[in-house]
Amino acid sequence: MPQATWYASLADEPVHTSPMRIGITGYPTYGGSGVVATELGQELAARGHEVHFITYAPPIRMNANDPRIHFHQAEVVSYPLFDHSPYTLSLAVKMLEVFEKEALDILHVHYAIPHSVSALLARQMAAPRRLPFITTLHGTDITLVGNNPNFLPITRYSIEQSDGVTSISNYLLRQTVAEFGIKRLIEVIPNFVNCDLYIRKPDPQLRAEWAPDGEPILMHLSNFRPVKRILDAIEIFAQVREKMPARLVMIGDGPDREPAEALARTRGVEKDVLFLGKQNGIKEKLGQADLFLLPSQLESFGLAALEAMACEVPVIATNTGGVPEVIVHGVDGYLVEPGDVKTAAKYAIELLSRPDRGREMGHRARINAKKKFCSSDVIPMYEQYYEQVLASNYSAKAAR
Ligand code: GMT
Repeated sequence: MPQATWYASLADEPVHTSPMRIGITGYPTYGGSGVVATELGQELAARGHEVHFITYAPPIRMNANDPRIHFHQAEVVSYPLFDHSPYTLSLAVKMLEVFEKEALDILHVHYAIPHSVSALLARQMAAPRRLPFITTLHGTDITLVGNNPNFLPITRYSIEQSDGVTSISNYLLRQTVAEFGIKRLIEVIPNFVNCDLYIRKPDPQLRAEWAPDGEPILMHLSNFRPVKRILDAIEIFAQVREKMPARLVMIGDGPDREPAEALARTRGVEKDVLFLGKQNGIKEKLGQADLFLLPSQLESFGLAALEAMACEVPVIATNTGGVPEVIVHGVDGYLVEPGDVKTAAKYAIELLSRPDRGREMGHRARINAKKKFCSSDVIPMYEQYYEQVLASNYSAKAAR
């Protein structure tokens, strides 16, 4: 069966959706998939839908004041017999409970493991009532964790059993087909950014705090996992610093923070590298940067890069996974091979020593982000997909 590629079947259709009751499950922490799940929920609520987040903690970017947004906590149950809580099961039960109480039309789970398995169980428990669910694949659920032999068969099964499946890039769609041999249709709906909220708003006070002598600011934002190669960000910065004054702002936290701090000390740049930890108000911070670094080993999309681009920040990233679908080399940023810190530093020095070039690339970055990835264009694709899945479900029921 042919796969749907970028915008292929959804984008050009007019959308007339009536309000739906949508359950959304994702990781409530700082990972990109959780951010997408949360932002999607907020955008859907703003468009009149009722959104029910079902997860073990309130998602970090959730607006609890919106009357159309609700949070339902799935318990991480502890019991002396359990070394590890069977969260997949308690989540499935919570999904069923919310479906029944709130009369959900559809469930949308982000990151296949274990959310699509929970949704599958919930759907089976709900029968004969219909609880269709959509799984959105984000990246490591396919490329790193999902293809671990301990998970692969059940990940493949839950993808195949989903009522709808979307992928956040064409790259990830190809990987899913190649690694899992999935034959069902998968729709590509790209990640998105709210182009009205993510705008460049200079904050002289914040800039002065980070770069008191007016140095250019490089920035990185991630969960500091090994796949992000944040030590490369430090090395790139150290090479820039050999040629010119600059500051590096590191936002986020995770396992590689300590090694990165140690490398900054070894390279003698520790005074110029600011580790801010996990932060709120990302959009206000991104817009203060002159350059964003994303030196990942693999990135199925690179949401942080897109958010930076919307704030007119050019990006130096690695030519890997879905990143080339987001950044056009030489136009709104530069792409280098993973681990090639020397070339990345060369591009960074080039850009930062010619602020006019950096600004021009920054403008291009926003233009390109707006062209393909504004939430105002992407959210209707999800709405339409929900409608499609609901319609096919109901006709499947009628045919039985
Ligand atoms: O790697 C992360 O930042 C977390 C991870 C996740 O699933 O939470 O991110 C994946 O999903 C993001 C949102 O769709 C994408 O922007 C990231 O590229 C993707 N990460 C990888 O593929 C390594």
